[in-house]
Amino acid sequence: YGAAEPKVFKPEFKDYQAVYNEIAKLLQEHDEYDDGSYGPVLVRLAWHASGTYDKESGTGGSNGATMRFAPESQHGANAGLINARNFLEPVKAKFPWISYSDLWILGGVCSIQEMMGPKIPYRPGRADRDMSSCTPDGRLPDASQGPRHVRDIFYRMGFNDQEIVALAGAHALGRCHTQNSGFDGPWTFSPTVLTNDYYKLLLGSKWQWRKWDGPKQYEDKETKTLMMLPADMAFIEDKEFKKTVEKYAADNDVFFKDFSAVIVKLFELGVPYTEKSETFVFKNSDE
Ligand code: CCH
Repeated sequence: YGAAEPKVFKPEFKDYQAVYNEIAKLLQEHDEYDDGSYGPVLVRLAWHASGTYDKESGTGGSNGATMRFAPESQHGANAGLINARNFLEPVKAKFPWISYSDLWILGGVCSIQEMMGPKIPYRPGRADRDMSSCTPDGRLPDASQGPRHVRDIFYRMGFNDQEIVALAGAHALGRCHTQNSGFDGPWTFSPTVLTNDYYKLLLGSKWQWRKWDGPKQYEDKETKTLMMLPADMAFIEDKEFKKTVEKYAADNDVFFKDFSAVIVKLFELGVPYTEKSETFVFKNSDE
């Protein structure tokens, strides 16, 4: 009877930019965490939400945010990501219209840009799903293994060798925590700034087994403060991988360009976009 249609809120670029700004503000405020930033763990949350994708079955991926639920939240690979999920809760409370799945990816995008990485174009469109969509354990990589395992895991998502190496450059950020993975230490000297240092260090430092009680990992011979996982060493043990490591070690711009492209691909695996989906490029907090 002439009653107005209920207004559905259709968020636009400015609304997503407001979410970005809120995350960026919280990143600056909460510099008490780890090496001074929640950025790395937020990137890891976005990656683990996405990296469960299986191209054959179309299951997993960032659409769903099923890591909110056990069993997925309890998978060994996801230990410590509760810190990232909790960090984003006040953002969800302030902007309840955004799905957790879109928010977690926006958290990764914002963190990469705020940690001086390249622009990461973002497309919303993920919807949350219930626990029946949780993926089985074992879809994320096992850090104690080598090139063959790394290929098996990333080929399953649909990546090629060059893309796998480009993604691994994210290990310029953050660190391993004994309470999460058993491993210990950062990969680079500036774990809150994205650079191609991961590749430079892989090639330029001498790596030796660390003598300790923990799982097998490498330390740099010179300072003994940096680390590499066996799965990181895969990238210089394998000739094909190593070619790409050399390319990125030589040129940060080339790394940034390829990293941006491949992380967009990762973040969009399995997301049911329509032709109308818009792509947003966010302004950094200092722009
Ligand atoms: Fe990773 N990663 N990752 N990683 N990762 C860990 C930490 C981070 C592997 C193992 C580990 C990617 C690929 C791989 C980040 C981003 C990416 C840790 C320590 C292990 C173990 C966790 C802890 O103890 O807290 C393995 C194996 C692979 C591939 O073979 C990819 C791809 C990305 C993103 C594109 C980031 C960032 C961290 C730091 C997290 C933090 O809390 O500081």
